[in-house]
Amino acid sequence: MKFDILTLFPEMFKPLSESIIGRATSNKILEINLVNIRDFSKNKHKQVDDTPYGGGAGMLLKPDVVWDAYNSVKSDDSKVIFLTPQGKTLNQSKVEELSKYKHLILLCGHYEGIDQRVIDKINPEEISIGDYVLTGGEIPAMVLVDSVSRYVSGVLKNGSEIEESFSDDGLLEYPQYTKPEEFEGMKVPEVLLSGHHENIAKWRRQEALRVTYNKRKDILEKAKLTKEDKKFLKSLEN
Ligand code: 4GM
Repeated sequence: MKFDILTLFPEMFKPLSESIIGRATSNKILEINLVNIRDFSKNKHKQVDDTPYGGGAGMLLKPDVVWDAYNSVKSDDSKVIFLTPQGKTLNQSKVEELSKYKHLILLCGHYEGIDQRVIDKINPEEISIGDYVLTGGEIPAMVLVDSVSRYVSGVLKNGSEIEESFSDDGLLEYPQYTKPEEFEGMKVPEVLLSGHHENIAKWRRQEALRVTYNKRKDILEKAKLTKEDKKFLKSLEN
């Protein structure tokens, strides 16, 4: 999968060279191409922004510069996303949907806004990572690259994508334990030491239900639940 990221601050994306995303990029499973919008300035001073018509504080990215940067990467099968607080909030089902594209173009604004005409012309899908304002779209773009890449085949070593939080049945993860068997007087749940795989699976399912019920009742509505699950949830209500 290829990401083209349009930004004034390509150096902000260094964290994507680390860990799982960094390895997948080295292995050519992912391609992350950083495009510096400033390279498309027509101006000898490398100017990319100007004052807003009608007055007011701040500067705006010039539409022609953004348009040229966009056209340098656009292809027939690209999906274009603008990271903005005005967008629909990103969630796991949107993440999974985006992972089906071969080519994503991510447009990052910074503290300065962007001339509305080039937004209208490109007509990107607008996505927000949550209801708060940041100094730029770069961190949201990294959040999107990381979350989407987890669904790209070969990015995660094991098949762990299917068993993790949110991904499969919409439940939160069950609690997990490793050595030592006793820590500060707290023991690992007996069933996990029993070697009884059926009982372990049942316990994990019920703990996932319990955690989701206690922490995020709101997402239980959309979760895929069996009759057994619902019976167990009823027992938690008392
Ligand atoms: C306004 C318009 C995204 C602000 C375009 C971007 C928060 C998010 C910016 C922009 C942002 C978010 C930059 N802040 N919640 N700031 O996803 O690029």
